[in-house]
Amino acid sequence: MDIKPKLVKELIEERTIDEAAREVMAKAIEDGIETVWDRLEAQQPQCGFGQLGLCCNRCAMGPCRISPFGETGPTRGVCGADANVIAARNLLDDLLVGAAAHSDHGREVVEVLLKTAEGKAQGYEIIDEEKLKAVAREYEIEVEGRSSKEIAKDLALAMLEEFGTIKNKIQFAEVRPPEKTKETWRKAGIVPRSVDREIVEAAHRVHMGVDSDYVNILLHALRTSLSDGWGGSMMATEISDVLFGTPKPVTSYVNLGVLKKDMVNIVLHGHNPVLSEMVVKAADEPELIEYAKKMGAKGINLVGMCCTGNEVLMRQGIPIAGNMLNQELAIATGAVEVMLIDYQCIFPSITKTASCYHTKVVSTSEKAKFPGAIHMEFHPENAYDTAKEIIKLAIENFPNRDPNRVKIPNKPMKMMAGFSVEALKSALGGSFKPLIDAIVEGKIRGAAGVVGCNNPKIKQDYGHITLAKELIKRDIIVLETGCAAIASGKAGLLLPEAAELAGEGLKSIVTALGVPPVLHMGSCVDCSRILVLAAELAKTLNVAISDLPVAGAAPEWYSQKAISIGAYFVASGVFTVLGLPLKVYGSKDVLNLLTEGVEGVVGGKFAIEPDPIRAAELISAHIEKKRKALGI
Ligand code: SF4
Ligand code: MSK
Repeated sequence: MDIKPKLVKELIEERTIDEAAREVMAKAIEDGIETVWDRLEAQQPQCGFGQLGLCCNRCAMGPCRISPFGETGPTRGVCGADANVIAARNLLDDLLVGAAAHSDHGREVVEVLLKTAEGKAQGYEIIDEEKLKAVAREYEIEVEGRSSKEIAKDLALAMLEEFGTIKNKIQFAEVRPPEKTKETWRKAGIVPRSVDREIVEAAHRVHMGVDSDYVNILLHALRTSLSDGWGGSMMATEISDVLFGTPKPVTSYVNLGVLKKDMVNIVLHGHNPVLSEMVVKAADEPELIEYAKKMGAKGINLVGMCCTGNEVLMRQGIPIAGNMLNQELAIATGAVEVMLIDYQCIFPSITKTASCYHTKVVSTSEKAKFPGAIHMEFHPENAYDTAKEIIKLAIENFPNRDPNRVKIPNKPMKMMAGFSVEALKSALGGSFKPLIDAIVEGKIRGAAGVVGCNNPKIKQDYGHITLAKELIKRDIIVLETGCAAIASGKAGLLLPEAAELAGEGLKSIVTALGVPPVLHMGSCVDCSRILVLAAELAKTLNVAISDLPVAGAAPEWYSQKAISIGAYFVASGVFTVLGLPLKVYGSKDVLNLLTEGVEGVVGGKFAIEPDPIRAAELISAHIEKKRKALGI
């Protein structure tokens, strides 16, 4: 690529606020590496019908497009579907994919629990027995006088049954939300009946000639999202805690500077921790460390990326190299021996990027193969051996690194993570009362869950960081997961010292507790932790979640999973601000229902606001409105 130096500087400043990423991006441009930003540019102008949600390509009579200008063009597709039906159906289609991704991830974690209980999984054990028992009790499973393995087996089977249950209920959605929130679901007819059923039914409804009423389609979208948030995702979180430990506050480092010049670097990228946890364990094997030394390295350096990174950061303190838009740049440092991938948010072009360096991409899931990757399939039965094999492969690749092509930024940022609901409660002295008191007194005005991805349409991390800073300034505590949390880590907001940026009230509380004003609560599936926390607070106050002074936001979302998360926040009663539009602007009715009408049904609604400062104002106004209604 032949770009003038001044233009390179402008370009990288336009693309990201992450200083370490800027350094490596300059190198990537010099190396002629194509990145996600180049591909976005090559796609311009993107299709307006698609952006408005007015394009339908679901059957062979189409593709069809609806005129956004009324009668001047077609107002119906070949089958007769109008803008409302097409936009609502497209949204449900996206959402069901996101819910399926989360829930299928959840199912795999529960399957590992089952195999562990049966003694068939290699390298796994039940680390958090207390949590196992607590969750088992919620599932009405006998725990007294029984071994962990017996309890785990019953729990795993009970959860797996719920993916296709005919009981018409999901246990977490029964026992965890406040009664008043469940009542709104019952009235709206959106109580989730089983995890798979809602997803399959959503896929059925979007077929031509099935659901043709946009209101009915959107109600089912809410129900499907609830089966994710209070079902599949919640199972993923809770059972990962049982198997690998419930997170506790931990200090680590973040940004591309966590890669090490003199060590074998392995990047753990994707979403599911089941194999990565084994890699973390195996990396301590003395024979492997010796082998790395024999091959000329000082040791083995594991780092995370995206949500697999968040999982091993939260529980094991493994440093994290970055969020979604950092994946190609990690390879462009020239210092990555293996990029280990499971699934979700991995660019299909990652092997092409790797082919420009010595990096080997190792795919591990039968359902996510990448041409050009080395496929070493993960099975719980031999997970530990597979993990060791992958580490060996990385070690053997170390001598292939070209030291002249290595550039690693040298300022990793310190961060604190590990704020599970349990950790938060214990930091508060064993009960949420001090937090509720601080909210009632007004020292903390409320809480906002800021979650979701990066999207190259927004300067990387700008939306997350601006919003988080604006919120803490207004004494709103920020709870984060996913790429949002990684962004905050890179910007120093996950340090207790960031309290200096908070308003006086919030500052006094977090300083007394020794925690940051922005709390890292985990990966995307761990948005379920935010639901659990909201439910706990609402139950303590005997109100619905929609009565709480809380809000949600996804300033830089890109993924269908983020649509599902946003929808289950809304369906649970949370006002949720998106920084990029949902693709429904071609239908005023659909847009109005999502941003207004739905509030009367479930108590939550969406707002679309690309400006993070304005988004903070909306959240703050909402929180003040809820405080007033509560009389605090
Ligand atoms: Fe066109 Fe209807 Fe087929 Fe969609 S379902 S492609 S609108 S004919
Ligand atoms: S990794 S879903 S880009 S948060 Fe969970 Fe990040 Fe979004 Fe993927």
